[in-house]
Amino acid sequence: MKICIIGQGYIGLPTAALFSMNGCEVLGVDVNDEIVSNLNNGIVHIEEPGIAKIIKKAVENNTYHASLKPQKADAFIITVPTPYIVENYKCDLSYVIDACNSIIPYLEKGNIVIIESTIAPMSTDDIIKPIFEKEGFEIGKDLYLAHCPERVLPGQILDELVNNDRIIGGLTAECSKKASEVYSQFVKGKCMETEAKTAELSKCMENTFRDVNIALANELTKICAEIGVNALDVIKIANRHPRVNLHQPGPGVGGHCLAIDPYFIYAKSPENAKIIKLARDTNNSMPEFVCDYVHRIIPSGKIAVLGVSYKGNTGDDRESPAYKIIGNLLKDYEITICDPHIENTNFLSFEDAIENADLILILCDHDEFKEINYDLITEKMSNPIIFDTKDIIKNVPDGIKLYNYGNLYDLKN
Ligand code: SAJ
Repeated sequence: MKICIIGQGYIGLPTAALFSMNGCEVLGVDVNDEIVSNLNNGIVHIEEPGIAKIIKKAVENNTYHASLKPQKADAFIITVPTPYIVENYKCDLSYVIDACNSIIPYLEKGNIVIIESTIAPMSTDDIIKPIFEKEGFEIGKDLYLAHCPERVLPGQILDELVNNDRIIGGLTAECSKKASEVYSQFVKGKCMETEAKTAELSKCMENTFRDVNIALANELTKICAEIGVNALDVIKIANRHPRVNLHQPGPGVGGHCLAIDPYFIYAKSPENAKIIKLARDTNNSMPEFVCDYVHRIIPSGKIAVLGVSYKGNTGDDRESPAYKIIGNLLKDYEITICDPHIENTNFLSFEDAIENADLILILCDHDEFKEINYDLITEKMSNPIIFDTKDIIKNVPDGIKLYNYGNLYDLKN
């Protein structure tokens, strides 16, 4: 089977890798010519375990090729960004629409078109289907159209693409069947065939469920800081209940998923999506909450920020709350940043970042920050204080003061 994948980012490239190592001939299309040329030399641009080796081998074996333009294929898979429009929270489908238009000249009867990008409910029916019908295709008869969102966790994408169940949202039953045949090349999980609109809303709800639960944990943290209870202990103890799973509070919610997908639902039904919107607002209030407590810990001075990625052990900083926090603190403090997962000439090593710092502010749970060199801290910081918003520092030696979401009450005005 020849497969053309439009968009070679965090999802498109791992997807291309798996098809290329399972008997398919894959063309990976991207608008970035540096990425295309690097890929054709077996050089990958995303930090995902295992991907570099697979792509290098696939290029050598001619089962993978990157290009700026699509070519004829049996199946076309679209994995391009779908940001939200800040003014109205709606899903920005412009990249998806451009990708659909880019494949039209290469489409033939019997082809399958799959949208993997996360899109707002009803998008496939109302916006994407007409694009192809306008070209004379009859969906479900001579062109098969489906929305098949991914649900992988960065850092374990290849494993989850293979083993997670897959939502197959065809516009018709025949569309779902054809799309399932495509994924059966490598998916070992169950291909759950359903309608496109059900697939769209299921995907958005998966991330909305998580965002709402994180908001509940963040709200609990605020309550505990106010009334004098250790929020981390409450979560730990409540979660011993067999059916309770309070999530972890943090400095906010980042990434291109949880911080965005709930808005797609809200935009469709703002009158009803009240919990969803409130959860988004609660999570978006955490950067201000963190800055408020930083001010209570030290009113001025130098802060060493550890971690700006949106979550631990990834170099992805999209929608990271860390940037909102740093932007706010820069008004009153000198800031240094250390993030071993992000290439940035302004970022420092741990040792340099903490030099003469008054506070270490942990905003990301990279493994590197879980084993901190306390001797270095006492050597480099005259009055070492750590504010850990990710609950990764379990105990500190005498002489170092640790604040986390369990003892903020000590800082109550
Ligand atoms: N976070 C918390 N507390 C928690 C869990 C996460 O504050 O208890 C924060 C993280 O620090 C991060 C954000 O939320 O800033 C998102 O973290 P995440 O662990 O949800 O990671 P994502 O966004 O990379 O992955 C999610 C996953 N969705 C679900 O778990 C329902 C993944 O399966 C999806 O495929 C992915 O979104 C996506 O691409 O949609």
